[in-house]
Amino acid sequence: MDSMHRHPKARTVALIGRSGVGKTSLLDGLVVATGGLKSPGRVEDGSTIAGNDPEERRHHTSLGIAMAPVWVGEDKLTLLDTPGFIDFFSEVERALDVADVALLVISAVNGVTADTGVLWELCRDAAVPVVVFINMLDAERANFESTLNALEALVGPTLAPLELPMGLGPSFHGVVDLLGDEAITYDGATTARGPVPAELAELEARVRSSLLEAIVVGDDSLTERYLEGETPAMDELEEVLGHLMVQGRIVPVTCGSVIKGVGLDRLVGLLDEIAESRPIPMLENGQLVQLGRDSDAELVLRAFKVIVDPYVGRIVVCEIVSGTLSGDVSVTNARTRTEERLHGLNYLVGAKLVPTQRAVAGDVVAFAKLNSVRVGDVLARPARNLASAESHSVAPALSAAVVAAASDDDKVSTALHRLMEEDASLRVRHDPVSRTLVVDAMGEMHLQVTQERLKRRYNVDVAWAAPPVPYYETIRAAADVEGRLKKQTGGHGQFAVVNVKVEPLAATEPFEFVDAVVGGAVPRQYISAVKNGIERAMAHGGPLGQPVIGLRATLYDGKAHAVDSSEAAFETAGSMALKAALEKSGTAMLERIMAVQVVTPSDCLGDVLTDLSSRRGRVIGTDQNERGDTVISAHVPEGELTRYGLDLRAITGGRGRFSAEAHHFAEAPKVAT
Ligand SMILES: Nc1nc2c(ncn2[C@@H]2O[C@H](COP(=O)(O)OP(=O)(O)O)[C@@H](O)[C@H]2O)c(=O)[nH]1
Ligand SMILES: [Mg+2]
Repeated sequence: MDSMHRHPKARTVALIGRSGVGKTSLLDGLVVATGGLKSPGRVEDGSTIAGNDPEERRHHTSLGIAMAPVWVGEDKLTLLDTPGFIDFFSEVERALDVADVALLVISAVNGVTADTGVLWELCRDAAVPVVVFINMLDAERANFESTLNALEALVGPTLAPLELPMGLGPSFHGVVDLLGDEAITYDGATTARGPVPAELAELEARVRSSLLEAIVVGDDSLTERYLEGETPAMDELEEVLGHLMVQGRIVPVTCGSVIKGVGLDRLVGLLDEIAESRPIPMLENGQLVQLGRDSDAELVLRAFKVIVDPYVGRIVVCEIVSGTLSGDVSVTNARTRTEERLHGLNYLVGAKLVPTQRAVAGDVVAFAKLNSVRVGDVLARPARNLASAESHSVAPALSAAVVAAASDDDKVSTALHRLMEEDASLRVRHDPVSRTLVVDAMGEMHLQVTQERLKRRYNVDVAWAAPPVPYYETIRAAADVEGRLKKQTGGHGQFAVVNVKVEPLAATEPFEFVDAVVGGAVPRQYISAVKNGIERAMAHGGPLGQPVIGLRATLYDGKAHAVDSSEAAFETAGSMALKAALEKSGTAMLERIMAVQVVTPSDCLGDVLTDLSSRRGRVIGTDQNERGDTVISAHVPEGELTRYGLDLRAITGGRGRFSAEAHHFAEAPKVAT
């Protein structure tokens, strides 16, 4: 017996689509269609499997990945519900990393929106096959044709409808199966098959022949025989269609209604057919490798979600990339090299842990108490040096300073770091200049949800304020100064003298210290204290109140006293020297210039460039990537970027991306006060 027969098939499906198209409802609908539930829940009363965390209910939208398995015969499909709001698309990216197939849900009422375009791009980035489900055909203003046309404009000629709706709005009652050339009528849980209704016959014939053509064109031997006048058999067409869909060369479109339960049985069958294992890209010893989902291979798991449950504590959700799990085993976290014992094998149904005996490659499992494990970590045998290959480097959309009662500072920081464990798109940093905590987030809604979670879970109140604008200062010209400390207190005195030459660094390197002391004028053991003193004074700020950077300090002479000199004394003398130099030569205000790379659809290029120049950005060059998008390289002052992600999203309808890294410092323009 080969491994295909010994192990059941387990695969993962990501449900994606903009907010409100019915994904969370569809998850329940598919569980019902496969016999896992008697009747679906309703998002309105929080009775659905997914989407029931208090913030999700308050905002009527999913905020993170939630899941439930369905069984199709022996096959297990783990369905991942995802958020549809752009602030939370990093969760969609994580779901697509794991998914064997993406189910793109579109509403026949609202059609194809800018967000749909962004999601389509994410699927292409993840190289995952896509199935489209046009939902809500029962709704009053449903429009199948315009939805399909807009989809075709987005996806291109690989788009192929497999079904047509029968009736629209309240009269919607079934679908025409194009390949099978028959009508399927739904009445509650029962379906009936029959001939294609006369009023659809003409449309059906047209769409059907273009589907057959798309299939034939996808297969060389079929094309040849077709051209020689042969009509391929139905099962052959079906088989080729199957291959083409798995390879993503045909993007099938199905249709239905979650509320009426129309088309869901067929949809789940199609998903099962297309959810074939795709190789998982990973880094092994720094090299890109492709791991097959092989249940007979060595055990490799990858964590893709962390949930902090008020009762169970921390739950880590992993996909089994390869191997089989049953009973307790030990694995090593490849990032931390910590050994972790996996016990208590569970899968998740919404927020509920369900114990299981065995899990195979492609399965999704959850563990409590994996304390070293973070999202993206890989668990395997100690000898394997594996890491996730994806880098989701989408820059945050905006930054905000945290405003909290002073007494709460530590509490806020701890609580934020706990939230970050679950929410990989949230970043928290300490701004040393303003001494505030700064949060980098994916949007206003993300900030709001973060604030609500801090309150509900940790009873911490915060507000958001504009982030501090980071300025620095540097010395304007060289200065030769003396730092002299001479104090006579009770017993010991304090004595240290240093002579230092301070000069600006052309390249605005942060700091350079040169020891040019000869003849032991400053004893060896005090030299690093002088350096520390200078650095301390620089961090403390210059005459303009900003941290000082970009200078070279050369210590060339000094004096010490056998009894009264100490490290502390020399450190103070170093500080005094630096302050004296800054006073003497004056300072200039600097800002950090970031090297920014913006990727934008070319139709928005003009607007993106105009916006960059309004931010005092300087374009270094433009290029095209393989998709035909424009890649702009520019230098932009750091302080102009605090909301850039948000603005870029607005300008490009969510399709633009950017990254930024520190590049150099430049004199800041005079700020009016
Ligand atoms: N008329 C109609 N409403 C639907 C259908 N599917 C979902 N809905 C409703 O659409 C709203 C949003 O659904 P939800 O599952 O939360 O969408 P999500 O944001 O994509 O997860 C809810 O009120 C659902 O009851 C459908 O097929 N027809
Ligand atoms: Mg939802």
